[in-house]
Amino acid sequence: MATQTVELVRDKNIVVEKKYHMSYEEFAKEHLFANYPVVIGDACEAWSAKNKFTPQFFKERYSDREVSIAGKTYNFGDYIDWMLTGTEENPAPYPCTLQIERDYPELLPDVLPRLKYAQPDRIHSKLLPNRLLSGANTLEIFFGSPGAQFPYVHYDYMSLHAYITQLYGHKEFTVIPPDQTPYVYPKPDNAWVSEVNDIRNPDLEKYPLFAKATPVTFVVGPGETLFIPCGWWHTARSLTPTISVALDCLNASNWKNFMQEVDTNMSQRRPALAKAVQTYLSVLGGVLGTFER
Ligand SMILES: O=C(O)CCC(=O)C(=O)O
Ligand SMILES: [Fe+2]
Repeated sequence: MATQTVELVRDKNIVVEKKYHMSYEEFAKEHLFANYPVVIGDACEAWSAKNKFTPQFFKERYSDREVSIAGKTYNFGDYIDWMLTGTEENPAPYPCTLQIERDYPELLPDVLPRLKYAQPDRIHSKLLPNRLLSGANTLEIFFGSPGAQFPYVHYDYMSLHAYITQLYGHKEFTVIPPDQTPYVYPKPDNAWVSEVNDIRNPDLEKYPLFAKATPVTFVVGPGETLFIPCGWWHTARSLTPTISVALDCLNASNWKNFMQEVDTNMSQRRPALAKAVQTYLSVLGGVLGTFER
């Protein structure tokens, strides 16, 4: 079946499209290896989470659990009430996230099979030392109320690709291409986080170059998956109560970027080890690439 395409936003030189019935080959050529975002309208068709992940479901099953948001602990049942009653002016705290593999493994089957567009994946390869990705949450459920804004503009840690599947409600995303990195003021100690966090109201006196950036904003609705390629700056804001599943991916398309991040993290403190790790990752990339083909 041919791909059906709808243009979601065209602004400056950036076009974000929504596509249905896209072949893996088209995705690989136009998005994965072109490092270009897209909203996929039907990627999660096979997930039982698609109809199951509602506020009511989580309230019934997990009201007695606790969630930690920005260092504070909340009862999850109370949080669900809050996400339903929060408003644009007075949103519930965000992001409220559950780690599926670590804390809610029984929900894993609901987000399987893994999205075909998020394959092949090297995050779970036994040959990839776990430590290189420690601190990365690679499969999470996000809950938010209207007005809940992700706290900073960033690209995903370690240059992983992100797939954010909206399962309930509508969320607005803003993206900025990687070549505009000089305009977003990466934090000196955290180069994947921008100092300009209020992009709807940037402080142009403090961050004058941001005036040259061309952020584009669009809305993702239930059943739709946003592919955010590595290095693309982004942030999000819920327009309604929302539930989303975020999944990360690492493969040949972002391997070089990943290696660069590993090097940045290690080369200052442990230059000899950093060099050995680069050699290992370079060989590993070749070996895994052969298997993947
Ligand atoms: O859905 C959101 O709020 C954005 C999440 C995100 O970008 C992330 O966790 O890296
Ligand atoms: Fe992100």
